[in-house]
Order: sequence, then C-alpha cells, then structure tokens
Amino acid sequence: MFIDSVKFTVISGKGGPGCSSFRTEKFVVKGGPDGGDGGKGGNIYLEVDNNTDTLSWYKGRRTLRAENGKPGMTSRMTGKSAPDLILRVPPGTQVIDDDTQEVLWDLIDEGTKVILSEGGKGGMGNYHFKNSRNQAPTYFQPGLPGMEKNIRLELKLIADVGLVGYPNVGKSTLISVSSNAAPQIANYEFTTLTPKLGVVNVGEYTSFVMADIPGIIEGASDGRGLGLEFLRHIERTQTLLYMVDMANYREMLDQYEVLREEVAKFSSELGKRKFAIALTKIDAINPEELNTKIEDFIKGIGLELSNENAFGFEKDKVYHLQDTVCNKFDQSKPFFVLPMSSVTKQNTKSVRFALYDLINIDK
Ligand SMILES: Nc1nc2c(ncn2[C@@H]2O[C@H](COP(=O)(O)OP(=O)(O)OP(=O)(O)O)[C@@H](O)[C@H]2O)c(=O)[nH]1
Ligand SMILES: [Mg+2]
Repeated sequence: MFIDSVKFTVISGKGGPGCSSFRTEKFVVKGGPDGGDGGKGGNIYLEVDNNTDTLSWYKGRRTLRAENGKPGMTSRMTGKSAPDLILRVPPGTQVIDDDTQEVLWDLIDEGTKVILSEGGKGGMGNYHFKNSRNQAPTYFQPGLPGMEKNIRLELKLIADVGLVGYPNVGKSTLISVSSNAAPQIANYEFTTLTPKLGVVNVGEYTSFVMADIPGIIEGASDGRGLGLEFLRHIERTQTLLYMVDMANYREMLDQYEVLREEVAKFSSELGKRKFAIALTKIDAINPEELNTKIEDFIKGIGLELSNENAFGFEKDKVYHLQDTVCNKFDQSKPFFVLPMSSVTKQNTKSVRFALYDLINIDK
C-alpha cells in the first residue's frame, strides 16, 4: 500500500462588516439608522467524489481560501454571503488536523460532505443598536474573521497493476511515460529502490494505479539482489504486468520463467493473479529479427499468435491476445503478450487500454 499525502491551510471567508447609515428620504427628517448586516463568509467543505482518484489537484496549493462576505448596505440590506468552497477528494481520503495530528474524518462514501472550516458571521448593521437612550447609533459590528486550519489529507492507494521485471528492463520508464509519476531512471541495475505509484489515465475519465517496484533477479526469494520484501507493496494488486526485456543479455524465456517462479515463491496467491506480458525495448532490436524473436517467445511459453486487432495494437508486430469474447478468461495464462517501446512509444497506449481491460475482466 502506498500513501499519497498533501498539506495545506484552509481559511474560511471573513464575515462582511455591518453598515452604518441613516435613512435619508425626501420629507423624512432624521430617518433612523438603517445600516444592514454584513454577509456571511464562505464555508469550506470537503466532499467525496468518486470521479477523482488522486490528490494531485492539491499539489502545490498551500492555502485555500473561501471568499469574504460582502458588507451590509443602506436601507437595511444585508450584504451578500460568500459562496462556499467545496473541495473534492477521492473516496478513502483521511483528513488529519496537521497541528494536533488528530484524525478528523475517514471519508469513504460518495457524496459525504464535511465542513472543514466555517465562514465568519457577518457583523450587524447600526439599525440593530437603536434603543430608547440612543436613537442614532453609529456603531456597527465588524464581521467575524474566518477560521484558519492546517490540514493534511492522506490517501491510501492500492495499485491495480504491479510491474514485475528484472532490473534495467524499463519498468520505471514505462510508468514515467504512462502516468503522472516521475521515477528515477538510469541505465544500471537496481535504480529503483523503493516502490512508486502512478495514476495512468485511460481515455478522459478512467484511470488505474500502476506500481513500479525494484527489479527481481534469480534467487531473490533467498535474498539476492534487493530480495522480495518489496513485493508486499503489490500483494494486493489485482494484476501483474511482467516485463521481459528483448534487448537484455538474459534470455527472454529465462527472464519470464524466473520471474514467475520468484513471485510464486513469495506468495502463491500473487503468483496466481491475472497477468499480462510486455516485451520491452523493441526499438533496440533489428527490425528483421523482431517478429521471429517475439514469435519464438510466444510459442516458447505455449501460446499462439493472434490476429484480431483489439486495442489498436500495431499491426506490423506479432503479439498474443487471449480471446475472452468467445472463451472464458484463463487466469493461468497471460491476457496478452505485447511488444512495446517506451522510447519510441510503440504500443504504449495499447498497453494502457489492454491493462485497463484486464483489470476489469470478471469485475
Ligand atoms: N532502447 C530502449 N531503452 C529503454 C526503453 N525503456 C527504458 N529504456 C532504458 O533502459 C534503462 C533502464 O530503464 P529503467 O526504467 O530505469 O529500468 P527499471 O526496470 O526501472 O530498472 P530498475 O529500477 O533498476 O529495476 C534506461 O537507460 C532507460 O532509458 C525502451 O523502450 N527502449
Ligand atoms: Mg526502476
């Protein structure tokens, strides 16, 4: 599980001051006080909105203010109250008072709305202060100030897809080209030391969460390389994308078999999750050999090539796609085996759409 967290200060609106004025009309001598009340300052609310799934809107926003109420006016007219500021958060957001560390709310259900900070009341205008002793008060109340609070929002994200591959195969590069995450990328093994999450957009309104984790090598379950401890971070992901590097000194089939084995050793559950395979770095392969290499791999793991062109897979490259329309999805086999390159962006969009479909199979 990953935690996304943002901090900011909320300041609700100030109440508008009351007005001090006297009625002035033709033929009315000494019209009494008639200054109206100030309007209320804007409240600040948090509301759960299922259409958002990140806190990224809040990044870089230090202070969020609601507007102030408008001052009262003559003729006992009340000033306009300020509109409320409604901040949308994804379900699962925890709201914490950053000064006391107290958890204020766990916001789970769509539509739940809580008030973070109430706007100041408007001040009363001078007409309220008229009495038998003082028929012409000039006194009016200022509006009450808004409330300031330091807030921290935390969102516990569970990844939908975990990337699994040997070191240096391009896992971090894929997440960087398909999501908002900006992980470290370098041409050496074990660049990624801690898991990172990215939100991958699919079309305009849907997205899923992808987790980049450190590379796995043979013997990882015995502690080689960085071990397998970090696989805990993707223990709850529904799907895995195995990334096999076509340009690696390690044989493609070996990479794949070792990865599957190591993951299963870590957790037989995780080893049985829905999965797919990306063959990476196709730009680094001689185009004449490319299709033969892919074919050999697909056949090598006991699958066949496909020819229906779903998800806009690039036509000149062979691939495998499990037929889930006529047949029931077989979870022990990959949903797709797709060649791609993050550098030339070949098939990267297709990978996003196909993964989104994989996540939603049987949902
Ligand atoms: N030619 C080519 N190089 C790529 C591609 N994707 C990534 N690379 C390069 O491969 C190297 C490793 O990329 P990373 O994304 O850091 O690999 P990783 O799998 O996250 O590696 P670790 O974090 O060490 O496990 C970098 O030099 C990338 O620029 C690709 O599609 N084509
Ligand atoms: Mg990496």
